[in-house]
Formats: sequence, structure tokens, C-alpha cells
Amino acid sequence: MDKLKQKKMEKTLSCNSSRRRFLQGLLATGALATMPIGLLQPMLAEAKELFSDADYQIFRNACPRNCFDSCSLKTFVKDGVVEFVEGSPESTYTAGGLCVKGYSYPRRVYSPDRIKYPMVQVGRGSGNWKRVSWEEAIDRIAQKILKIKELDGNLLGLGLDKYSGNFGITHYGVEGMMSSLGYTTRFAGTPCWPAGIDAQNYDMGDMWTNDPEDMVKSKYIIVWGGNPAWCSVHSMKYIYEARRKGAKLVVIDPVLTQTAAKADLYIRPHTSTDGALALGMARHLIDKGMVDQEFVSKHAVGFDAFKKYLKEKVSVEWAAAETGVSAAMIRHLAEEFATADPATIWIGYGMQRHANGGSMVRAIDALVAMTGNIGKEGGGARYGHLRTWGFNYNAMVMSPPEGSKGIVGGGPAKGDFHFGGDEATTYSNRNFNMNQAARDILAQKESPLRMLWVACRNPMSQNQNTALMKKAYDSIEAVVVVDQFFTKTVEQADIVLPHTTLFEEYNVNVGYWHYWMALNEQAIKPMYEAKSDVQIAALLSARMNKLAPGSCTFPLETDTRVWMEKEFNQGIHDLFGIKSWKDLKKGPKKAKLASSASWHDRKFKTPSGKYEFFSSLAAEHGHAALPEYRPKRAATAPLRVITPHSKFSLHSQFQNLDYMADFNPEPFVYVHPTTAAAKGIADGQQVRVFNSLGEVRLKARLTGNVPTQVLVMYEQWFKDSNFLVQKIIDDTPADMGAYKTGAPGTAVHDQFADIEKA
Ligand SMILES: Nc1nc2c(c(=O)[nH]1)N[C@H]1C(S)=C(S)[C@@H](COP(=O)(O)OP(=O)(O)OC[C@H]3O[C@@H](n4cnc5c(=O)[nH]c(N)nc54)[C@H](O)[C@@H]3O)O[C@H]1N2
Ligand SMILES: Nc1nc2c(c(=O)[nH]1)N[C@H]1C(S)=C(S)[C@@H](COP(=O)(O)OP(=O)(O)OC[C@H]3O[C@@H](n4cnc5c(=O)[nH]c(N)nc54)[C@H](O)[C@@H]3O)O[C@H]1N2
Ligand SMILES: [Mo]
Repeated sequence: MDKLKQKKMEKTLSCNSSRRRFLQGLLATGALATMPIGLLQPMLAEAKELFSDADYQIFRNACPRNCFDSCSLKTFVKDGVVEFVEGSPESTYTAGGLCVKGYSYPRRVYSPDRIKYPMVQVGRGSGNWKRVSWEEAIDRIAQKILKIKELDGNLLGLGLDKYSGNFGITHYGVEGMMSSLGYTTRFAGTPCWPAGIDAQNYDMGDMWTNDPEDMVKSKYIIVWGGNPAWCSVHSMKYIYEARRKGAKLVVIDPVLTQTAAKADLYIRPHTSTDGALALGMARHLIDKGMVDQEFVSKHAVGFDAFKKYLKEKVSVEWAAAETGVSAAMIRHLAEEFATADPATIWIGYGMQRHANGGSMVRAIDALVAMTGNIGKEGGGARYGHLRTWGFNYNAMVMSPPEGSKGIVGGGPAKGDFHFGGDEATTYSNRNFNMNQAARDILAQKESPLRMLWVACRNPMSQNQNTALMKKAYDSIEAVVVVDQFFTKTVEQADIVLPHTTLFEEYNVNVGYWHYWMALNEQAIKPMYEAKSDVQIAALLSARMNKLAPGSCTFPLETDTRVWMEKEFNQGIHDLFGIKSWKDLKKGPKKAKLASSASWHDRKFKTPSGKYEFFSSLAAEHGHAALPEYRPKRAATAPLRVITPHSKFSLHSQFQNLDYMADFNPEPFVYVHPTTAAAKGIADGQQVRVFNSLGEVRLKARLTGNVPTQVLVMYEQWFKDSNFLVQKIIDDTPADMGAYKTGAPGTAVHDQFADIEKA
């Protein structure tokens, strides 16, 4: 760190208590490994003396972001102000520490950039926002909804785009709000992990992962296309502990990530070729007779067919040519993996965001299965789970008003909890593909999408092909966004409604990686005029019924403690060993697991009840029945582009805060020096990254951490910046995802562009 930066850091460290604790937290947990701890240690010691628990009201909170770690927090409040946050010590997973984003929360609450009041934009994109009262904003929205019904005879012209802004259980009230108005248009699918979900469902009948805390028992850990050092910091301690006990860590990623930097062995395949790598390893294990015969004969079906496929179509040399990893290395890796017991593979979500992503996951699953590592503590094909999500989803399930019309004969839609009853067999919601939202919006001729409600979601930032998205939004008569900041989507809205932060409401959160549940208490009063999604829905309901009695069934109760009460059931209570959500006031709780291993009884949920190397269901859905290699997508421009997740942001969140700008002030495109030299590009030079969709202008950073044929930019939102990776990323789908999530995944890392000096 240079002198200037150090001076700045010293200054900011001493500026105020929340800032001070932010930095202190980072240092104490090493969440920001790049900081010179030695230099700041004295200030830390001084800071520590300034804080005593007795001076604070302490609340329980839960980070509701879409993240592996779903942390439980302790929030320190003085005079009604959140001064700082810490990780809960009671959760062995959070273990008292947070990530850099978590420690920045107080700044998020008190950021001067927060949306404070309902506002109306005069001319989308103009920035000409006028403050209006809640009453006026809600009245405008209600009038518009009634108008749509009058024009079309149904509400399919009203759409909801919601995803992962807040995974708190009462936020499903947003879906409930839509159902309570009638049959509407929904955006089905997820931009995140669908291809891998389907892959694991074909292989094992469900997505289910070992407890991450049992990685300490592993003897061999492969992190394959994931970057937990940034995206799951709390998992790293288990990996380190396993290594201390002698385990080997292998990272497979085209980019030399911070996780790769911690590995014993780093392997760099060409992007989109991991399937070939896994199959090449599998072929070698067959040649060497290093297969767990008991598992493949007793607990699996189709292994002989898989073996036949490997012998006929796959060789180690072929895999080497396809992946760029040497044949010797493929053999070595296969043998080490098969010999270690237990051995595990963490299948990253990044790896399956490819046109052949689901197939790659199936090939990797097969490798874990044939070595007998499925159902073992410390083993497993780790991907994710929803085993702790057995809530009632009352918030989501609302009856439509009498006489509502929707898609005739549509039947219940996938991912839509609102079905059952006679009417649902006659009418249903209309589903668009979330990952190709723009196409579906523009293609609709009947009941066109007239009004869009966006909550817990930032599509103009997170959806691909910005130009097409803009065109789709331009075709919508009214866009309402509920958010905390003036995001890229808010820029394209007519009305924005201010949302509370997690500290301003009650809620409860579980995870899709670990097995903990945490309560989120209201720690402070709502800031400015901010309201929660449920409060907004209740306001809308009241207004709708005033204007047109019986037009909305959403209840007027807005205390989310009452809502939470209705979400819990005996199953959840038993799983976590609690009697009520109130027990979580004592601290987060972990699910009682029969074993830390998923599939520990080897009773799979596939049609055969066994692990399916050969899946008839996959074939029925138009895929190969076997985990066959699916070639990579044909290039559409000279270089490959990867746009993964950053340490300093969670998608479009956090990087916009000034706390983060201090650490990471601007975006870069990371280019290999050889590629840069060929284009005459120097380090730090302004460049344009472009393809047929558009261009992104930013500075280049030259680094050998990326391969010669790959450009890397991180998907992030910098305040007051035009930077947006989606301008050059298209909406090509992944091969799988439609089965379990209602739409295929999106191939965001399977992209192409060129680069030149700007
Ligand atoms: N700090 C932070 N944490 C996060 C998030 C965040 O935005 N920031 N997001 C959260 C969410 S929603 C998710 S889904 C997860 C994502 O967690 P991860 O899956 O760990 O993260 P990604 O950044 O999507 O991708 C991981 C890696 O995949 C690599 N990759 C891309 N293509 C290929 C390929 O063809 N082969 C191989 N082997 N590797 C490839 C990329 O280079 C990248 O290093 O993290 C969660 N946690
Ligand atoms: N190029 C590229 N694109 C990607 C990815 C990639 O790796 N590369 N990753 C993909 C992945 S894995 C994911 S998960 C998606 C994420 O896609 P999104 O879920 O759209 O991502 P976020 O940027 O987190 O946007 C959430 C928004 O919700 C707001 N919000 C937060 N809390 C609340 C709340 O309580 N109520 C309401 N109403 N709003 C709230 C936040 O301020 C934020 O604007 O992006 C995908 N897009
Ligand atoms: Mo995600």
C-alpha cells in the first residue's frame, strides 16, 4: 500500500465509531486480506478500548442477501443508531466474523444515497425525481392496476420481477401481494444456479449438500469453478482446518483467484471444458480399476452404460486436448482424488453458468459418485440445499379476488406456490423466463405487459443485454421499483418506493449452504419514510379496496412478527429443536442433522431410488441420459469474457457505498500481458471491450492471473458510473434449469468480446 493510501486509511479509521469498527472488524477477521495489519494494529488496540458492550443495546440480525454464508449478526445500537455490527459468535459457521460487505452495513443504513421518500420520475432516465406522499404514490399505482383490468379484462398485463434482494421469509409477501390482486405475469427461473440444480436432480433426485462444516473431515478438496475466498469467506476456515490436518486443496478455475492462491494445486482448464476434464479423469479411473465397485453396483444404476460411453468416446489425451490440461496432470489428479478418503468436490455456481453448464455438473457428480464419495462425511458433490426451507409460505399464498381471470387452462405454473382449488385448474399466472425477460416482454402481443413491479431485484443491472432490456422497459407503460438506492433499474422507473434495510424490520433467514437459522430483529425505527415490502402491499390493498371493493385480498396486518408466526410449523420446530421463532432471540440455531453427509443412507430421490449415471428423466427432458460431454459454445468474438462476483459487492449491492469505494474505487478489465501487448495496451490504459451487443469503457489491468484468451470484469455497480458488464453479455441459456426452476439458467460466463485502446 502506498503512503498516500495509508494516510487516507489512517484518517478514515479515526473518523467515527461505526467507521472505526468497520475497519476493526475487517482486520480482526482478516476479511480484507490485502490490508497491512501491522500498520493498523496500534489503532486497532486503541479502538477496542473505546467499545464496551454495556454501552449498547444489542440486537439479533440476519444478513438476508443471496449468499452462501447467510450470516447471523449482532447489532450494536446506541441512542437509536446502529453503530456497528459483528458476526454472531453462537453460530459456529459465522463464528463471530463478517465479510467486508457485512461490516459495511451501518454505512448502508445511513448512506446519504438512500431513497428516502416515494418519488415520481418525470421522464424515465431523466433523473428528474419529485417527492410525493405515500398516499399519492399508492393511489397512482392502484389506479393503474384497475385500468389494466378494465382494458384487458384480466391482470396479466401486471408483471412481477423479484429475485434475490432479500431472502427473508416474509418477503415472499411480494408474491403474495401479486396473487392477492389476481392472476398476473411472473418471471420464472433464477439467474443463479438452475443448471446445476437440474443436474443434481437427474443424478440424485434432489440438490442436497453436506454440511460445509464437515469439510474439516475431508482429505482432498477440489473447489471446481467457485471462489469461496471472496464468495463464501466463512467456508474458508474449514478448508484451512482440513489442510492443517493434512488435506490437499485443489482449485480448478481459468482465473487464478484468491481461492486458487491458497491451493496446493491450481489447475487452469479452458473455460467451458470442465466436463471433458471430469470425464477424462473418470476414463482414467476405469482404466486403472480405481472405481468404488460397491457404490456403483449397489447404490447406482447405469454405471455400465457410463463405462461403455467413456471407453468409446473419451480418452485422457482427448480430454487434455480439449481442456489444455496435460494428460499427465489429468491422470495424477484422478488418482489422487480416488485414493484420498474421503474426498470432496465443491461445484461452484460460476462453473455451471455456461451453455453446457448442467452437463459439466453431471460429469463432476459422476466422478464423486464412482469414487464412492457420495453419502460420506467429508465427501460429497457439494452444490447447495433447500432442506431447511420447509416454511408454510403463507405470505406467498393468497387467494385471488373473486372472478379473477388469467391464462385459461394454464394450470399451476412451476415455481408458483399458488395452486390448488378448482379455479386454479382454469386460470393461472403467466410465466415469462426471468433470464430472457426482455425477449418475453417484447414478444407478448396479447395482454401486453403494461406495468412492472420490481422488488428485491435489479434487472437493469443483473440481466444480460442491456440494450434489449432498455427496449423492453420502454415498451412498458408503468414501472414501479421498491428499493433502497437509485439503482440502474430505478433509473428506468416511473415510481420508486423506499424500502427499509434489514435493521428496520423483523424477519427470519435460513441458508442454502449451511444449516443455520437466524432471527432478524428490528433494531432501529424505519429511516425516513421507508417501508417494508409487506407494509407496502398492505397499503396497496387498502387503497385498491377503497377504489374497487373486493379487488385485493392482501391482509392489512403489517407486523412481520405476526407474519413469521404463521410461517413456522412442527417440521421446522423439530428440525431446529425450537418451540417458536422467539427461541431464536437467544441466538441462531442449527438444524439437527442425522449426519453431516447428504445422502448418508444412500436412498436417492431419483425414479430408481439410486444414483443415476443413466437418467431416463434427463433423456425425457431432451438431454443426454448419460453425463456426456457437450461441446462448448462456438465463439462469436476473438476473446472469452468472464464476469464473476467481486469481493466488495454482492451483485449490484455494496460497491456503491463510499466505504467500498475507498478500497475499490473503479472497475478494471483484467487482461493477460501477452494479449495486451498484441493490442498495444498498457497497464492502466483506457480501453473499450466490445462486441455486437455494445461496449464497456474502462481501464485495463494487466495480469497473468487470467489466461491469454480470457478477459475478466467483475459484475458490480459503481456509483455515478456508466460501467455495466451486461452491455456486452448476451442472454444465451444454459443447457439445464427448466425442470426444477421453470426456466433454463443463463450462460453469463460463456461470452465473447474483443478489446482495444479507447
Ligand atoms: N463477495 C460476494 N460473495 C457472493 C456473491 C457476490 O456477488 N459477492 N454472490 C453470491 C451468489 S448470488 C452466488 S451465486 C455465489 C457465487 O459464487 P461462486 O460460484 O464462487 O462465484 P462466481 O464468481 O459466480 O464464479 C466462481 C468462479 O467460476 C469461475 N469460472 C467461470 N467459468 C468457468 C469455467 O468454465 N470453468 C471453471 N472451472 N471455472 C469457471 C470464475 O472464474 C470464478 O472464479 O456467491 C455468493 N457470494
Ligand atoms: N454478468 C453477470 N450477471 C449476473 C451474474 C454474473 O455472475 N455475471 N450473477 C447472477 C446471479 S448469480 C444472481 S444471484 C443475480 C442477482 O440478481 P438480483 O437479485 O437482481 O441482484 P442484486 O443486485 O442483489 O439486486 C437486488 C436488489 O434488491 C434490493 N433490495 C435489498 N433488500 C431489499 C428488500 O428488502 N426489499 C426490496 N424491495 N428490495 C431490496 C437491493 O438494493 C438491490 O437493488 O445476478 C445474476 N447476473
Ligand atoms: Mo447467485
